[in-house]
Amino acid sequence: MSMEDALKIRDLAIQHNKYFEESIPLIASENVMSPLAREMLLTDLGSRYAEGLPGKRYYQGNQYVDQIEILTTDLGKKLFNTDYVDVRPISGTNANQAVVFALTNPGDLITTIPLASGAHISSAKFGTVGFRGLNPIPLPFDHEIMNVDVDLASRIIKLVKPKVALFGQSVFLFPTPLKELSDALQEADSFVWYDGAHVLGLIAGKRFQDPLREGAHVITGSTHKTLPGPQRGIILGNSKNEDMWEKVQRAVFPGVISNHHLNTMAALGITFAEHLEYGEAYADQVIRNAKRLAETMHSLGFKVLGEKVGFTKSHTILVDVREYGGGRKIAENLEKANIVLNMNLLPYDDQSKPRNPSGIRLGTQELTRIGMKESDMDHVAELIKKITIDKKNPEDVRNEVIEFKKNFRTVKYCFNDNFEAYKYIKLI
Ligand code: DSN
Repeated sequence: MSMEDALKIRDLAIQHNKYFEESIPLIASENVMSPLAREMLLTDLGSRYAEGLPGKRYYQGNQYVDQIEILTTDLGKKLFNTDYVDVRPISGTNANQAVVFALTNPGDLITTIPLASGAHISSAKFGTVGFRGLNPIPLPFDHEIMNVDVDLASRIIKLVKPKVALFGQSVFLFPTPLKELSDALQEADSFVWYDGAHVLGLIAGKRFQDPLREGAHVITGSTHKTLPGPQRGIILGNSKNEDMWEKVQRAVFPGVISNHHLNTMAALGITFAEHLEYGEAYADQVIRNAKRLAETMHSLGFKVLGEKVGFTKSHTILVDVREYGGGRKIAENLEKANIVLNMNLLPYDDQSKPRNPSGIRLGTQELTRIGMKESDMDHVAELIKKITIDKKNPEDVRNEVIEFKKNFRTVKYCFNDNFEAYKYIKLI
């Protein structure tokens, strides 16, 4: 009986792979790994422990692990142009926890982006920030430009003098105006923390902004969104803050992790090496694709946010679908046609009702990884229109999606670009 259950789980995983092989993946926080990176997940590294830092471990057996960690960290330093890189956090939220522990004490003030304007849940009262006992103060967000309102935000920062000013979002359309806010942030003597989870691959590809050179003291991120690596986290520091960096590293271990999942670390190192080679071309195409998808959807009649400022400068676009039944209904209809995305709060939504938002969020990073270009974005927009505006039966559109997707099976922008992106690797 338990063997049957084991095989059932395996069969479901095979079906999952097949489903993604036949789908249009548009979730802005996901991606596909390269074959070399994926291979690392099956190694013995995933069964071992390595606490601490290379050369200062608490377990034996780490001779190769240490070399992998040093090389991964060095590749990270090169990719992000900083000497301060910690590759041990096991997720973006885990990286955020470490930074919160390192930089704050309960009761401190922290400025944040409002949730409905795209902030991550770890910055909320009910997330990591709240659990640390911090007092979050939302900064004003201008919906017309889909960005922080610099004048009002500067005034608030100067007035409240937050211990930490947190920027970055999970709906991240435009670069944060760090330079424009720098006078206020310096006057307030705040730590500037930039959560770059969504845009890390674009930053590393030199196509978004360069937060460490624009005033950020620390960057956190996950490594599997626009950076197409394993599910994991990272912290990057600014060289002017040695004391802060020591605290951050102690907060990582032993503060918020013990072991750090060594197979995904090796996959991350390989992702860094590939991004150094292909990251700029990839980031370029991701952004071109997002812009084209937004423009085409707009011309087909969709209300795409950020019209006055060109819709997007990242991988993400945001669409108001209230008139077609709201974000939940549309996301569910699209799912029936194998188009996978998520419903999303819009800046003017009531943020206490996240289950019934007005919008959908779309990201082009994974479609870019499997080789799609601008003209393919036109096709994707048409398929979305058929279900949303034309109200066609999703089951019928599903066959078109499966046919279309047959042209995009392999992972690009990596060392071995003829490997099937969603292939299930059977060992027995
Ligand atoms: N909140 C997730 C997302 O943006 O999809 C990331 O943690």
